[in-house]
Amino acid sequence: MDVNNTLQGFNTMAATFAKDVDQAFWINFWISVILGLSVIIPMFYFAWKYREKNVKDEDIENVTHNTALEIAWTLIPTAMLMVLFYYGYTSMQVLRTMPAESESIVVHVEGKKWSWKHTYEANKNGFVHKSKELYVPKDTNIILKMTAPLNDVIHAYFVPAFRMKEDVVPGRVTKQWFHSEKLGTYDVECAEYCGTRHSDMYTKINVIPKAEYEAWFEGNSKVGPGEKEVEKSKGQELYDDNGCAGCHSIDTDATLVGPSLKGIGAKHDATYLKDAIVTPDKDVPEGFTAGVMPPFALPDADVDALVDYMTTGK
Ligand code: HEC
Ligand SMILES: [Cu+2]
Repeated sequence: MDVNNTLQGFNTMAATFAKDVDQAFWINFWISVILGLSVIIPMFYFAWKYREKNVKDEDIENVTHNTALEIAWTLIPTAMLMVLFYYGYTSMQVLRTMPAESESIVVHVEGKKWSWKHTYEANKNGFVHKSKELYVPKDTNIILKMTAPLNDVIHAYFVPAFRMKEDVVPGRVTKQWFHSEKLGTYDVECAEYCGTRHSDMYTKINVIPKAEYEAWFEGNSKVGPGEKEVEKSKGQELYDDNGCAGCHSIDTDATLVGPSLKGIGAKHDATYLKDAIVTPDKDVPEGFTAGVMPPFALPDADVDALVDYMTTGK
């Protein structure tokens, strides 16, 4: 992960509804401050003013109530709550009202331990783009249909610059939409604690000019717009697509969630490696626990390609 990036989060507003969310937030914030202070300041003042030696019993014997005051402290907070409700409700409505799919670009998002994957609808050649980062055109409605695999856990797709956050739930499709009028690259973080490498469950949204998006979308490039296509073997592609890199380093000795796979070909034969993918709990290397690596039910040819990639780097 590139930690030196200077991406944009809460310091920018890059979706049309960000201003509604911010307005609701600041109104909530200031009303809470005013209400909080209007209780706490008088509390300290009265505690001091009516301290024990200042009050005689006969002064308070006949105190009952103060109708005007009681009406005031009921009506004023009620009115303030209505204001909070109004701004919260209207901005939620904007966030929750999906644009028509015919006037939007639909992208499918899969969140799993611990990576994000974006899959686009087929273009006119029937080619389906897949990408780790999301690429979308400026000034366009985007609908995200999000889900997680059944054997995974709940994640959340959080884009601070858009003020947008939605749970991503195994076996269920949740939707979110946005419309960005601002070119740029924005952070996407998982906002639902999902285990060991939750903090690495991170990607970016690139809002790019429409023409650039269309040229990319109608082409069959396997990488994002403006990126150089590097020739990847089938095994390497499967390794990336299945999120192996989220748990295993392969170029270094670093232990992530699972053991480093560097030089694994010298330690184990192909049968062992195939079993390690299909039935990971069969042989568990020392220092690791069973049940962490999910079994991958992949076609034989894919398993072979993965084994080739792990043993030869190709
Ligand atoms: C959720 C984290 C996770 C993911 C994703 C994952 N693994 Fe693993 N992997 C582990 C853990 C933990 C172990 C050690 C325990 C075990 O063997 O089940 C392991 C063990 C292995 C081993 C055996 C290593 C040895 O030294 O014995 C291989 C090979 C392997 N994984 C390959 C893969 C491949 C290929 C993928 C992608 C298709 C993958 N793993 C995806 C966590 C993961
Ligand atoms: Cu997550």
